[in-house]
Amino acid sequence: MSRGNLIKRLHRAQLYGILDTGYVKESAMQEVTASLLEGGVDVLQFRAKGYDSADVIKLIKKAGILDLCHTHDVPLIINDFPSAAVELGADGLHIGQDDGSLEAARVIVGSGMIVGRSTHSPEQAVAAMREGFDYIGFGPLFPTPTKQGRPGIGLEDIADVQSEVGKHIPVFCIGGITVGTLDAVLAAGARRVVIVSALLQADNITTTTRSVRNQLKHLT
Ligand code: 3NM
Repeated sequence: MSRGNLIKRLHRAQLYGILDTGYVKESAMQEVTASLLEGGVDVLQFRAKGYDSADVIKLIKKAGILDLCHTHDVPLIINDFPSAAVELGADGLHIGQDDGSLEAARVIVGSGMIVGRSTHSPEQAVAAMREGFDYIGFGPLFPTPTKQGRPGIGLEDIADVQSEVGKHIPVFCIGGITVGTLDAVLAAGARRVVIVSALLQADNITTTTRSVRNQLKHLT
C-alpha cells in the first residue's frame, strides 16, 4: 500500500490495537492477532520491549502476523525497530520521545512508511506534528501497568490537542483506556484510541474489540 493510502487509512482509523509481548505468549501470537483483527481494530502495532530486532522479525514471520493484517486490510506498525520494519515490509514504524528524530528514522525506513510518535504533553504533540510525523499517540491518560513509571496526564488537554493537532494528523489517545473509562475519554474530546491490556486481557478478545469498535462508530 502506498504511503498516501496508508495515511488515508490512518485518518479513517478509530481503534488502534497493540500486540504486546508483555501480555501475549509467543505461542498465542497468531490467535490473538486474528482475534483483534476479527474484532475490528483499524491499525495494529507490534510491541516487544526487551526483544531485539532479529527476535521481532522471527516472531512476526513465524506467526504470520503481516499476512494476517493484510488479509484484513489493516496496516501493521512496528514499535521501536526501523530495520525490522523494513526487512518485514511492514506498513509503519512507531517511535518514542527518546528514539531520535523523524529524519533519522526516515533514513532507515524511507518515505513509503507511516511513522508515528508517542507524545506525553500538548507541547510534545505540537512538536511532533510540526516535525512531520504521520500520527501521534497522546498519553498515558491514566497510569498503566503497560507503560510503568509514567504518571497519567489526565483528560484535561485532550480537547485542545484534538483541535490543534488533530485537524492536521490523527491523534490516538492512549494509556489506561478500558471499556469502563472509554466514555469519559470520548466525552473529553478523544476521537481515536489505542487500547492494549483491556483488549489483550479480555475474556473474549474478539467480542470486546467489536463492542469498543461499535462504541466508537457512533462518534461524529
Ligand atoms: N504508550 P494500556 S501508554 C504503549 O503514553 C503505551 O505513550 C503510552 O496500554 C504512551 O492500554 C502505553 O494497557 C500503554 O494502558 C497503553
